[in-house]
Amino acid sequence: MKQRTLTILKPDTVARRNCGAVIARLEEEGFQILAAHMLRLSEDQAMAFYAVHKDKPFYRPLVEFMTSGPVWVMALERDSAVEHLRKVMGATDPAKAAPGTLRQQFASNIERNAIHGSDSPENARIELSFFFSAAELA
Ligand code: IDP
Ligand code: MG
Repeated sequence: MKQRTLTILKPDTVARRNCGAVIARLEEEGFQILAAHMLRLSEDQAMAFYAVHKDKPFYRPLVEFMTSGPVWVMALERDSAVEHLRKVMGATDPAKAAPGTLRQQFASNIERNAIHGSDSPENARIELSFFFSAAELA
């Protein structure tokens, strides 16, 4: 069944000019891009988006990284979009990411790991509404 998920091409992907390659791969994997914005996250937005990690040691550096330059946020649609995107992304740590995954190919390290993907259908809904209006997703 068709499902939606949120992806963010992180500041490292934009800076290293990997957006085209990442988007091409997502389209090859059957994801339809429903909506997209290029933006620079404010500190408040980055802190709120990653609030689940606020007690982790990597929270502050993560917020700094995510606000360090522009990102592309995209609403994607496909069958089993949430699960499939996580599979195509690979593990959080590129050293552990399977061959052929986006993080294995494009991530620099466990923090600068190229791409975000929602981790559950419920979080996908929350994260999509964080960046997109109902009209943009209609
Ligand atoms: P995910 O992006 O694979 O879902 P999460 O555990 O939700 O991974 O962590 C959110 C983001 O925080 C990661 O994508 C990465 O940028 C960063 N991060 C996670 N774990 C670490 C760590 O141990 N050190 C530094 N940064 C981390
Ligand atoms: Mg996560």
